[in-house]
Amino acid sequence: MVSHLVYAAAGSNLGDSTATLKQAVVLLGAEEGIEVTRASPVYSNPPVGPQDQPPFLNTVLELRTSLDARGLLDVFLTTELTFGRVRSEKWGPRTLDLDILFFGDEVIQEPGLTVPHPLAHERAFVLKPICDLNPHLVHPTAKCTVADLLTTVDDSSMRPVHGIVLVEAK
Ligand code: A4P
Ligand code: MG
Repeated sequence: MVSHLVYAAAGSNLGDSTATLKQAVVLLGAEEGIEVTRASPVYSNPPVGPQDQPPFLNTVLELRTSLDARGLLDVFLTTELTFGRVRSEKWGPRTLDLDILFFGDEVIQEPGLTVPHPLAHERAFVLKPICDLNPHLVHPTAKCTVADLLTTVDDSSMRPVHGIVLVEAK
């Protein structure tokens, strides 16, 4: 079975965000063809974009999957809906946002699916947690490591939230 190594961003700033992130990991892991292998620490951080919304909790999940990227995206979109996600304002508040950051070293540009995520390289709330998991990971189009990219952004407002365990260490 082909197993793709995937990094996915999970974010929430509406409702009980801690419970949402925990339940999302359980639901994703219960899907056929998806194993959630590791999770970064969870970080609290101010919203990027519109400021009139609550702070976010953000984390990065490491997955192994036999699905292709489109199949995984479909699972993500369905999971978002399970948590009552309503799409309104661009970059607006959300109960759960699941984005594919990296899908192996694949580069995909299709309607509704861009991988690597087009803003991954400039967002502290993505780069900081992904570096916790795999700092040597090479961004397939930027051609440098995520640790290098992290040095180019301001991560000073990323606050780790202690005591949230999303995936038990094996
Ligand atoms: N889509 C295309 N490529 C992908 C991909 N790699 N992964 C499409 C996931 N989805 C992808 O997303 C719109 C469409 O993007 C999806 O239907 C899918 O087909 P959306 O979530 O409905 O719309 P959006 O909110 O405008 O975009 P997106 O990309 O989710 O928002 P962002 O760019 O992730 O920004 N501040 C903090 N601190 N933390 C956050 O997590 N998040 C956002 C949302 C803004 N500010 C934030 C945070
Ligand atoms: Mg999204």
